[in-house]
Amino acid sequence: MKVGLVGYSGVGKTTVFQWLTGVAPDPARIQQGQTGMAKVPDSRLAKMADKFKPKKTTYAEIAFLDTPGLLVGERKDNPRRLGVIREANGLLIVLDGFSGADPVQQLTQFREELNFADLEIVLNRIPKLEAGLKKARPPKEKEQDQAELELMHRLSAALEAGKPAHSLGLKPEEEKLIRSFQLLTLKKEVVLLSINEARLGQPIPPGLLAIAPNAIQAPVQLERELAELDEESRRAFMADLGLSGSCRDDVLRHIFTQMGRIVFFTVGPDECRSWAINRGDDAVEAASAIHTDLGKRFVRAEVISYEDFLQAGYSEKDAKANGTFRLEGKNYIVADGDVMHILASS
Ligand SMILES: Nc1nc2c(ncn2[C@@H]2O[C@H](COP(=O)(O)OP(=O)(O)O)[C@@H](O)[C@H]2O)c(=O)[nH]1
Ligand SMILES: [Mg+2]
Repeated sequence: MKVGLVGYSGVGKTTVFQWLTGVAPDPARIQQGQTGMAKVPDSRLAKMADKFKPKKTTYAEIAFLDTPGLLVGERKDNPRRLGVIREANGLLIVLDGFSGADPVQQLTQFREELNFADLEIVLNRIPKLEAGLKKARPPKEKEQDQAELELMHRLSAALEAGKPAHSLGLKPEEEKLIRSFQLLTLKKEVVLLSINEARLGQPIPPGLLAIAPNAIQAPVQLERELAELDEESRRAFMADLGLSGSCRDDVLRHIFTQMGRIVFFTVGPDECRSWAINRGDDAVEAASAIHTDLGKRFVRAEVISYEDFLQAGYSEKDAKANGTFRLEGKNYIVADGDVMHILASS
């Protein structure tokens, strides 16, 4: 999963990128977008790794894409600047909460930029579809183009009214029709308010939560600077500021969940690992996340929930004895924290 860091220039995106991924920003790569990985922290996996002492412990990851920011007042040029994030699966909208700027105004204005960029794509597509429909072509193709055209008209009406594409609640088959356009206002979004020390301990502005219920805040630059100190100075500084810990782990988990992702685990003496899948994925899709071939050869999955596994002292034998160990088929919908073993045909 790739999450694009977006927002206006100077709001702290690159600082967030560094904080979350630990990757040093490379000015030469910013125009095309710079990618860095962050492991999704999981105390359940850490505990199982303690028990199994595997050769390797592997965490599911999120790829973050740092992008050049938009410029205020350059609405005409901003769609081009947004081009690099079309390939991202979701957006992390960064807001400046350290220089006194109004977060609600920033977010409202930024969402207008996203709408505008999508509207441009939709308005470009409509005349092409109309021209195509006037030509003699196989009826099947025309039918499909007609359906796309109707959808594009609905989209342009919504976008022109200032509503994002996701507000239309498109059906899966409709989303499929327009998937190739990678509309920005169809992507999942999380809002991150980057705050300064003065705002530590204060709640997220209610006005912001009203327009972005999943918004979070973090003292990003402060935490990034603290991370560079040695243990002793870090403790002293944190005590001074009244901080009990870093919120980086919480932020990463929040982003992961809000992007509609969950994990399942595989455990053993060689490797303990968390695997990212979409909420709602079935056992075959989970197997495919491990290896495409494993999905194709899927027969059954041995499944135990993390809680039951913990209850059984992480012992498969004990779990079998107390009946919490299950055998599931292809259509089983995987739950977050399932510990799985995939049985495949040879
Ligand atoms: N005081 C303060 N300054 C910050 C914070 N985050 C970023 N900055 C500063 O804001 C400027 C722009 O940050 P940067 O991450 O490059 O923003 P970008 O243009 O969105 O990538 C830099 O001078 C940062 O040092 C923060 O949390 N607090
Ligand atoms: Mg930057």
